[in-house]
Order: sequence, then C-alpha cells, then structure tokens
Amino acid sequence: MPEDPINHIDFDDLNKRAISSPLVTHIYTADPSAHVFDGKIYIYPSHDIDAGDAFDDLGSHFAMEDYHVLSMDSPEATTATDHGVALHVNDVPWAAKQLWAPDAAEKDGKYYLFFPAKDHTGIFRIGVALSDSPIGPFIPQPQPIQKSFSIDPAVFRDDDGKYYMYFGGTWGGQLQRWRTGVFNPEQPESPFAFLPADHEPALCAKVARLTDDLLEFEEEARDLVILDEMGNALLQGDNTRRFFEASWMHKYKGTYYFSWSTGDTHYLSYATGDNPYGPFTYKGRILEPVVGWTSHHSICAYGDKWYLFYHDSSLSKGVTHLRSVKITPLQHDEYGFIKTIEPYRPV
Ligand code: FUB
Repeated sequence: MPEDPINHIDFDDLNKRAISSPLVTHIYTADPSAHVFDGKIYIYPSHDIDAGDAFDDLGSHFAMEDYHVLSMDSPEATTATDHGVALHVNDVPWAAKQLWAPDAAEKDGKYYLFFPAKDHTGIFRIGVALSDSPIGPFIPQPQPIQKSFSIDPAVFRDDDGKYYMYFGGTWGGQLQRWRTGVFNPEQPESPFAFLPADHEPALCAKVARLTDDLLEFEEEARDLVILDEMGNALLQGDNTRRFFEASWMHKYKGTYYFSWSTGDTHYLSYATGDNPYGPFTYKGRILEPVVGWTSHHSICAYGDKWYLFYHDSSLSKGVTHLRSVKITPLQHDEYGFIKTIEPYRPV
C-alpha cells in the first residue's frame, strides 16, 4: 500500500476521498491561474519538475524551467489539453531560473503572460511575455517590469477596463527583503530573517495598476492591507490568517474579493473590500489544507457558476514540489460568504 512514511498517509485511500482529480497526469502542474478567453477555459500553471535541487525553506526545490498552457472546453471536463511549451527560461534574457506561479491577461486581442523568475543576481523579478494566441508561444520582453519584485503575479481586469497586478510571496519569494522599498542583500539567507515580529503588522501583498500597454507599473506598488473584524491590520503572528503568498482577485456582485495562501499554515483565505486597493476585511477560508506544503489557486466564473482551481501533491504521493492542478465548484452564499471547501471527503 503506498503510504507516506512521514505523515503516514495512505494515498490510495486519500485519492479515493479527493473531491477532484488532477486535470493532467503526464506532467506535474501547480499554481493554476484560470481565465475564460473566447468562451474557453485556459489555465496558466507552473510546470513542476524534479531538477534534483535540495529541499529547503527558500523553495530551491521549485526549480521550474518552462510554462505549459492547459485548456478545457468546459468546467465539467475531467481532463485538460496540454498545449506544450509556451515559454522557456532560456528564451528570457533577464531570467536565470525558477519560473514560479504565472498569470495571464487578454487585452485587444493580445495575450500577456506575467511570470516571476530569479534574475542573474538571484533576485525575483516579474516579467511579461506576449502572444497573439492564448496558448502562446509567448515572446518575452527583454527586461522585467521596472520596480517589480518578489513572486506570484495575479492580474485583475476591473469593469472599467483598468488592470491591476497583485503580487508578493514570503520566505523564498523574498517579500520580507523589500520592507524598506529596496532589496536587502544581507546575510543570513534564512527565510525567517527580515520578517516583522509577531506583534507587528503582517507583511502585505502588493498591488499596482498597470500601464495601458500592460507592460509596466503605472504607479509605485502599494501595500494591500488586510484588516481583522475590529478594523485592525492582521499581525505577523496571526499565521492562520495573514498573507504569505498566492494572491488572487475576483469581483462578485460589485464586491472585490482578495484571496491568498497563509503559507506555513496551508489555508486559502479571503477578504473583501469595496475597491481594488483595499483595505480588505478578513472573511474566512476558501480551502482547507491540501496534501503537500503549498496551496495556490485561482477563482474564475464560467457562465454564472464559479470555480476554484487549486493544486495538491496527491498524484506524486505527497512530494512537495510535484503538484497537480484540479478544479472544483465554488459557491458564494446569499450573503456573499464563500463556502469553505474540504479537499478530501471524511474517512
Ligand atoms: O510554485 C512555486 C511557488 O510555490 C509559488 O510561487 C508559490 O505560490 C507556491 O505555490
């Protein structure tokens, strides 16, 4: 019986209890950013590989080298089509390694792939690549977005046609090194260095409006503040609620929903606000922890129904950096609260 030796997980049993199955099984995929373009669902995931890099708290084992775009004709499909390599790190002049969670946007018939990578000095930056097709191939800009940093870009188009990028990630995502507005290159390289103290306001995700051509930031990136029910900013020590990585934005009935992963406590959580910059007020959890260390998602409407795209490490039997993207229905209740999803049915 394939049982995980550390956590004693019976993966045959777990996979029978999973509420959904991997959308592709011939490659490992993660961090799914889903969009509907021309009536079809396109998923922009990370493409997980085992490059043999040592596992550490900085995420060195996430050594991804390219992106594949997946598509589905409808959310009822049980599998997705893999359209092959859409962008490779070797084709990005400024990037050295670690193509982490991407996102995509469409404007005036052009498609934009937004992606983080470490540059040749080891600093995460965010780049853009363009295509005439949602499946690529994407041609990268020669330089990353000016003043971009950290990881996990998510691009949201508001109803007025303005586009915003949400981004940032803690530990290996280097967000904690940018607290003064410039990169702190000091040693130690430990992911726990440079973090706020537990009693201080938590590190914030960042938001910046994009220029009309979607190639640069229109403004300095701002802090996206998440408040508790008393109107106080969440604290760094509040690690079952505060931001860690995996930003996403969706709008439901005129309300802005910012969602994220709490990282070391493995929850996908959300907060609501009345404008794209916030502040946002914490509301609850979208997804309980999945198998694997990371949790990362997107939320996308198809017709009048909403779906959560997420990943877990069930196919790889728990290997943290070998994940698989999945889809499951997501519901807002009559008050706008998102019903918390359990990724596995109870035993
Ligand atoms: O896939 C690499 C990193 O793992 C992502 O950028 C994070 O959000 C986490 O899912």
